[in-house]
Amino acid sequence: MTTSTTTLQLIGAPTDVGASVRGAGMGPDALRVADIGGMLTRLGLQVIDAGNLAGPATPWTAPAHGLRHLEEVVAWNRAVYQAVDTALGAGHVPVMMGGDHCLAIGSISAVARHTRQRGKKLRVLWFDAHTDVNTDTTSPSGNIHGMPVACLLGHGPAALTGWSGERAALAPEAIRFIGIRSVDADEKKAIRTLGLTVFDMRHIDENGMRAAMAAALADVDEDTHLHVSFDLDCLDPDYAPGVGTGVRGGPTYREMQLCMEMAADTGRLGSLDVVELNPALDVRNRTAEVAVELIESLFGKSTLVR
Ligand code: 4U7
Ligand code: MN
Ligand code: MN
Ligand code: MN
Repeated sequence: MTTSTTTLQLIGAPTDVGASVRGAGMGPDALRVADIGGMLTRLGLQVIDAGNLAGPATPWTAPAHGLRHLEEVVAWNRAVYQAVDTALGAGHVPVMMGGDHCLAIGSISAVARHTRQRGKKLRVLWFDAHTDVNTDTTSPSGNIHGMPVACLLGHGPAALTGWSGERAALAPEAIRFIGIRSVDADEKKAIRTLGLTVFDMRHIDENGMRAAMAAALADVDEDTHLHVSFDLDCLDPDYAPGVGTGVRGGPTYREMQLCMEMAADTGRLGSLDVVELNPALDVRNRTAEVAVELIESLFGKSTLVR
């Protein structure tokens, strides 16, 4: 629950090691330029900017055994795991600023361990155009930013699974996907086999974002730790052009803002990833500014007048 005594810890993870498009490593600083810290402070929250984590450079090599840059992805995720674990241990709300989405492996593994130790339930909202449930054997690209969900469910390569202390950090019923519109053939099979709950764009068109979000949050209660993993390519690229893997046909600014407001209304937000922002592809930092505005909604700014 975020109140005026809540301390947010901004953790920069400046890497594009899980991607094949360069530029996501500049994400943390673009968010700072868009004044993420000042915005959160003005909302009345305590904010610590822990600066950027360090890790290996991206070698830009071809995938080996279906995995691009595995060693570097492991190193970056170790740093993220440590930082998120430390922030949670101090009672802070970690805001992991990526960087590409492979970093959710370290971030959510730390969150899963923390919630398990405290006997809490974990609910992950995965806002994304993609389901990121590929593995080394199914991925068409070898890019590990397309694999974090599989790894967290215990199905990735050994080096990237089991980080939470259990084989799977997440049970399939702990995660809800919102905004999905690009799913590879083998990912569709995995979704069916694992029984994952996906609010794809067709569902959102037919039922509305409000109904989708209400369903995604249905059984969130006072014992729930809510984690939001926000891939900026969830938004339609008209609103968020600064991403490496944009897909047309996504939620509008206002639909995304409603998602954030509804997540905020639960009062259970405990941790956040903001990932896949690529300033090299952005237009005058617009996507970073949009991200900061949406994060503002997630931490309680409401468009409600009543
Ligand atoms: B992101 C992809 F093939 N599925 O695995 C893949 F379409 O974190 C894209 O959601 C993954 O941005 C996108 O490479 C990863 C591709
Ligand atoms: Mn993603
Ligand atoms: Mn994506
Ligand atoms: Mn992407």
